[in-house]
Amino acid sequence: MTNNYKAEYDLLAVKLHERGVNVDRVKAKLKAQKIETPSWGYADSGTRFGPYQQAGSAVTIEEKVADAAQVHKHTGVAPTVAVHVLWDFPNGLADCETLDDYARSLGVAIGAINPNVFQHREYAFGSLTNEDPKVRKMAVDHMLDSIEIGKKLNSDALSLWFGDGTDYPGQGDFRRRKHHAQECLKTVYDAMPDRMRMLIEYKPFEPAFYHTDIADWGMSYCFAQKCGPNAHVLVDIGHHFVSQNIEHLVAFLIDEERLGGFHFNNHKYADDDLTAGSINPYELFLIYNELVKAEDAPNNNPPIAYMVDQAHVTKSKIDAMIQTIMQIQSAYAKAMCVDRKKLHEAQLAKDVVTSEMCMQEAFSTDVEPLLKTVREEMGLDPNPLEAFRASGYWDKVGKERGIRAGAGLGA
Ligand code: RM4
Ligand code: MN
Ligand code: MN
Repeated sequence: MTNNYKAEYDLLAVKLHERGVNVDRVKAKLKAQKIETPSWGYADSGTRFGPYQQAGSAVTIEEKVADAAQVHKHTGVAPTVAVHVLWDFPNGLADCETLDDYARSLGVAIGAINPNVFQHREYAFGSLTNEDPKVRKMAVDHMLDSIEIGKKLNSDALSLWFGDGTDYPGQGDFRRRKHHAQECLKTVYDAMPDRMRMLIEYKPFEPAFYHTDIADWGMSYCFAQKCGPNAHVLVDIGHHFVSQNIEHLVAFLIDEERLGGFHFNNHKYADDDLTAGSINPYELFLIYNELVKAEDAPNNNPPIAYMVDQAHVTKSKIDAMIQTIMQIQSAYAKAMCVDRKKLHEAQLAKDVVTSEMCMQEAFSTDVEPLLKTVREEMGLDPNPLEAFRASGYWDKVGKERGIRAGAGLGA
């Protein structure tokens, strides 16, 4: 372990102090940061043309949790794992008996429960918006089963994404489908225990190509409002049209006290599920800027679940997840480096250039010495990716597990 970041850290601390940033507070926040990783990010994934298998990809939920525990072990900020019911628990509740204990024995816990009402053939014409009441019931029953799984696993989040939509004009009646969706969501909402929250995701297109029933944050917001106070909006970064101003809608939702969670990833074209910050790190920083402002001046927005939703096809699974966590830590740290006083004064003075420079100055701050110092203070290796690679874990599971077909996105 080299210590040459110490001098850089000291210089940075002086610089941040000059910007009015409380460095000790920043360090405490970085240590308290929590990012959930997805079980499906450790399994084989693919493209619409087929799955790609990697030696060592996890198949069973136990393997996925073990891999997630590696990410937590090396980063210290990824203590929970989101699960996808159909992929992780093909036999439902019966597969969950010992999972909570198993996860905890590895130092992690199960996080959000993701029902799956988009893969069965029955859902080709919709799940909760299907015109056939039998199919709507099937979808609701699956979500009710998912609540039971959540109770068993001590999860406090039911995270919902629907592929419902139509491919051609005239194919469906928007308002009738909306009413079906609302009724089903309310049934599910009412079955949740008090400590559970419903997170409602949205997406403009895919798998449906003409219209999607929950297409944007406003629709998620309406459905959440109608369900009740424990239903919140989940923002998946990849689920927006290219160039949409995500930081604006994040701020808006916080102000309306309905921002419940994130699915971090990045996209260049559509729902690409690329590593967070890989294509547009400035966007991730600007999103975090709104989150930091909300932390500095809290309202009654619910606690925000920070989750990763990425399924890497060509990257090595655990490397990619550690890289993701590091990108998110970096965006958070940079957002805490904004000179807030200078920015506020520049805004009031209509000094657009200085306002923008406050953002760019923070974004271009090299926060690596700060993050390394924080990791060291947390008892971690300051370079988690190198430490993981040096551990030999991936080579070991690659040999032990080999290439197998199994549960996971597109696998
Ligand atoms: C969807 C959406 C969901 C995720 C699935 C795998 O596009 O992002 O959150 O569970 O993909
Ligand atoms: Mn998602
Ligand atoms: Mn997605």
